[in-house]
Amino acid sequence: MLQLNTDKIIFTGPVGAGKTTAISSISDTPPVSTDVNTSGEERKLKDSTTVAMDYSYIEMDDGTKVHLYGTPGQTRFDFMWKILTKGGLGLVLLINNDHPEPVKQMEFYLDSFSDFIDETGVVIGVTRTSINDQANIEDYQAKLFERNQIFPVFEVDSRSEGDIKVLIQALLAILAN
Ligand SMILES: Nc1nc2c(ncn2[C@@H]2O[C@H](COP(=O)(O)OP(=O)(O)OP(=O)(O)O)[C@@H](O)[C@H]2O)c(=O)[nH]1
Ligand SMILES: [Mg+2]
Repeated sequence: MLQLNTDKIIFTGPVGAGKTTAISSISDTPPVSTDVNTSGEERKLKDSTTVAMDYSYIEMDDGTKVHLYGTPGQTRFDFMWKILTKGGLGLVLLINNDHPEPVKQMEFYLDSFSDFIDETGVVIGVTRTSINDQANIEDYQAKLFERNQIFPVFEVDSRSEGDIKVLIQALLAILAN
């Protein structure tokens, strides 16, 4: 039985995949964010980046709360990944398709979070497919198949509340089984 009133879902994925945006799209209240202005090479990619976490919550139809945490994408903050997943219900992995090797990025995050995923579950959301279509959903699924991993993969826009709701519902459905 899921104890949703105390449970949390963690959003992870590379820089610019849309984790902060997704949590903000779906939140009932303005999220807590630890974004700072980017500097150096990151600056070319985006204006701000998460350095500790994003936090917010959503209320389910039955009134229970699900807490949402977003990790920093930058690997130099990867010490936060373990801290944030502790006691978590499951993982939403967002992948930025507008990257030279997005499928490799999916593999990197699946490997980095493998212990947590084994204990819980994961759904994968691929963002920015309209900007770059070099990899499509079948490419991600083929790689998962090769790795003997059966996880749902959705094309999403992090700015869409509906798209992020689908991801969360899919994750909760997997966890309920
Ligand atoms: N086209 C498109 N743009 C998006 C999408 N999701 C986010 N963005 C834009 O991409 C930029 C970066 O998004 P963030 O939500 O900050 O990315 P993040 O994953 O939190 O990045 P880090 O915190 O640096 O790891 C923002 O300007 C968003 O508006 C998406 O699904 N499609
Ligand atoms: Mg962020």
